[in-house]
Amino acid sequence: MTTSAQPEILLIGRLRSPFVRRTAILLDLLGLDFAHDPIAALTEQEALRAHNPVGRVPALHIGDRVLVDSLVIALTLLDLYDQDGALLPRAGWERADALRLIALSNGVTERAVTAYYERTRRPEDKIWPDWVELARGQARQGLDALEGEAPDPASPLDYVQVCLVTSLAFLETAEPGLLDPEHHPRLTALLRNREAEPPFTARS
Ligand SMILES: N[C@@H](CCC(=O)N[C@@H](CS)C(=O)NCC(=O)O)C(=O)O
Repeated sequence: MTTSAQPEILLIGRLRSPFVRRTAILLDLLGLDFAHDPIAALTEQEALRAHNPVGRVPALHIGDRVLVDSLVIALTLLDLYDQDGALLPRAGWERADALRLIALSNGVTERAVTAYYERTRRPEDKIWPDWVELARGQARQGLDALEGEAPDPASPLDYVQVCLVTSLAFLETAEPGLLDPEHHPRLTALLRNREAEPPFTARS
């Protein structure tokens, strides 16, 4: 933590979004106080666009700025408040490896969100099953890749794990069957162990 006074922070978006939830958990881990306005991404677009012109969550007001996109928000917060690199390595290949896992995990989540919107937001006769299956297949293959690199749930909690766990928890409820305990035992163990811990139970 820096010693200067904390700016006022307001997080926009519902915790149902894995991208919003990971931002809330990161703020908690950094010991930053924040207010929360749980604007719904799809049904409260007008209110949301007052915070993010492209109508997506999360948005984060911090001081007189508004940041959008969970990774941009996280990299900014970690740069300012995680100066010893406890939650994300600050340089070199260690950082590149961590960012690679985060990008892969974000890709999986975005593909799952695409499949979820396709299935739940369209009139039934306009749902295109091939498109759903394409998005789910991309997410599944991403999970297969992440399985080989899944962090040990007993290792110190870091931002990579926050991203993975919030993604996996969303997948289980929104796109069941993608995370397969038999096929993805290490990711499943990470999810089960971490979801029971206070940083995650506090923001569920
Ligand atoms: N890359 C973005 C993804 C954010 C995202 O997909 N948010 C979804 C909710 S989970 C959203 O705002 N959906 C509304 C829309 O795309 O119109 C991030 O990391 O913040």
